[in-house]
Amino acid sequence: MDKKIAQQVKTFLQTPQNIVIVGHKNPDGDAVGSCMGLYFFLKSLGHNTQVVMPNDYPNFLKWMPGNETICTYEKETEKCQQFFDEANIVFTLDFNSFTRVGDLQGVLENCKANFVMIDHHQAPGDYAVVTYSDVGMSSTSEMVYHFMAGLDRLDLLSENIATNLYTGIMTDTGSFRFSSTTPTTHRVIAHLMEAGANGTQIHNNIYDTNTPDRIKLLGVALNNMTILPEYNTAFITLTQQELDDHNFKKGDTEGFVNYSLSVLGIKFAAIFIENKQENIVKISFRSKGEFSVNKFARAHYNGGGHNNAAGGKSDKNLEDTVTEFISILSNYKNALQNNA
Ligand SMILES: [Mn+2]
Repeated sequence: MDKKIAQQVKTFLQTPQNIVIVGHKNPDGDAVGSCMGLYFFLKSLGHNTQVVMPNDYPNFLKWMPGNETICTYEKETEKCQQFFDEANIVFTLDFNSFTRVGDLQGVLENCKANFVMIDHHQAPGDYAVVTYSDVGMSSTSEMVYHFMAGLDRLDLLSENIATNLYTGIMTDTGSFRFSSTTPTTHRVIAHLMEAGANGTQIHNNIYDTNTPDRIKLLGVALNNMTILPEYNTAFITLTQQELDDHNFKKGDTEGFVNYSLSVLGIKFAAIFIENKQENIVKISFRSKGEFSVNKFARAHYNGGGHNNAAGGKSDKNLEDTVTEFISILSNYKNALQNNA
């Protein structure tokens, strides 16, 4: 972390502050992990701190230390509003645009507090007084570690902080396999383990909690996989009916898209999930190598993310969305065939 950023933050945090930490809509392991890691850190510095999430997060994250203190705007709207009214400082973690927080957008836009952004996504907005943005980072959770280091307070690295940050780094790197995983990431992980993070336990808590319904839904998804060898592309579809048949719960389809990417030779993967309630098709993209799914999602699906992982949506029905996707692919044939 930049020395200048550290100096700015130190000035902010000289005396006890009312701080709200916010993660993005549909919080994932990195959103919860980075927010809760920072929460325990700021608490130990003596600040009055509260984490607010726009909406609920999956059950497989509900063991994370301190997560029971999180206030969810969707459920406890007035209470959350009050935290923002009283805040001097708002940390926004794992996102960089107010469009990523759902119904909280207006609250953030009207909030008088000073904003601090910690985030690793592309194209950061300019709402923050302090912007710590680094697209080369594996995860926001890794950045929270560097944030503590930048403030010279790694002495405060507790088991609770370590467990949260480890979880965020592990989930955002696909268990340390994505190309964003650097030697530094592993050094950070080593330190987190020394501070009490139990890697085996965390892995079990996150990945070995499948319900029979979810595993059977995965079976349906794999059965629905279409492979397009001419584009080195594979995609999965799931209809609302298929979700309903398996008592779909938030988070159940998390990671399904990666199975397409595990097919030999596949460099570009997508999953299309019908959502009748919102009348949209939700889409996740993954890639290997140079092909930027961030650019692809921004150009065609009102979304974005990272080079190798992004999301978007379509207002067309599932069938038309897939037809359109295949026709769009023809414009990328060269890029997908030559993708290293
Ligand atoms: Mn992240």
